[in-house]
Amino acid sequence: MELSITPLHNVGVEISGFDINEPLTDEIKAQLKSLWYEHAILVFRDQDISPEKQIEFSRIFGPLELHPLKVTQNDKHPELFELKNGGPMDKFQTAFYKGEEIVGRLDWHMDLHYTARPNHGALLRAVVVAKEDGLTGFGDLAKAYDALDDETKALLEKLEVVYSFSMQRRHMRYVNLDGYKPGPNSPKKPSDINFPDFSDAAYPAVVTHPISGRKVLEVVEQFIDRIVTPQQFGLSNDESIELLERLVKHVQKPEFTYFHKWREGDMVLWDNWRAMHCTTGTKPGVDRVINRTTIKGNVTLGRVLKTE
Ligand SMILES: O=C(O)CCC(=O)C(=O)O
Ligand SMILES: [Fe+2]
Repeated sequence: MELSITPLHNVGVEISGFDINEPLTDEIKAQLKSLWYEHAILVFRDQDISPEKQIEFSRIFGPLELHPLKVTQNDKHPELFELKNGGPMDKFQTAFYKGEEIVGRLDWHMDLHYTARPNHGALLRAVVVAKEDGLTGFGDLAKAYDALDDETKALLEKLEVVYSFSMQRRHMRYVNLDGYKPGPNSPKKPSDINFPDFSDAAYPAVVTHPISGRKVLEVVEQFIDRIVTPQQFGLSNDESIELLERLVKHVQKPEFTYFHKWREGDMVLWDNWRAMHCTTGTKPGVDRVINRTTIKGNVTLGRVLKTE
């Protein structure tokens, strides 16, 4: 068996040349793991994937984590989270974007970022492929860092950024709110959908990846709130806001991102310590089911702010 590796559009790679239903040698497993560290975003196509196989394959990359909320858990396979459009949960995840009604759109984010201890990674499989839309975007924040000018890199070395968890998109400071309107059933506070609340979490603006040592620009639009005490580092509050606005736009440039259009038999794995992701959502009534496994994070990358 020989893995074949094809670069995707701009970031990440597609890997083929193996069958998930055949036993994988230790050598192939080690190769897959190092490809994950090297490229952060791995796409696998045309695999015949059962829930058991998805779980077994995901374990190559590390121990799995269960979601603290049981609502998204598959009854038979607790390791699988189920993300569903087209069912009874739609009303909580419907909003209006420039007059268009969209279900399940999510801004660019890193999972569990607001906890200071994000999971290491996750693997998605499309169980039901949306007949239109429903793409998942991935962005490489190490490549985005590398492309910054030296002056910005030097400034960022000194800074910390704060993420503040919130339920209402209109309270997020750096997402694009142009033409946005929440839906009538959009949750107002975490307890509305049995979510816990979270304290703010601060991160170095540039995080060194715990395994590869690559520098990762820790700036994503969802939940990012501010730079910690910018004046201490020679930035006025206005300049710190403009810096975040610039960086939030920078990381979304096409050269650092890839949008996956799902087909049956696809899986996508990403390194959540290095890559951000988003989803475009679907029109109302479109069925889409994604099963996700989560690879545990054993490193605290940020710090929880109890008092400031
Ligand atoms: O539904 C998707 O495409 C991705 C959802 C997501 O953000 C996640 O699974 O962490
Ligand atoms: Fe996510």
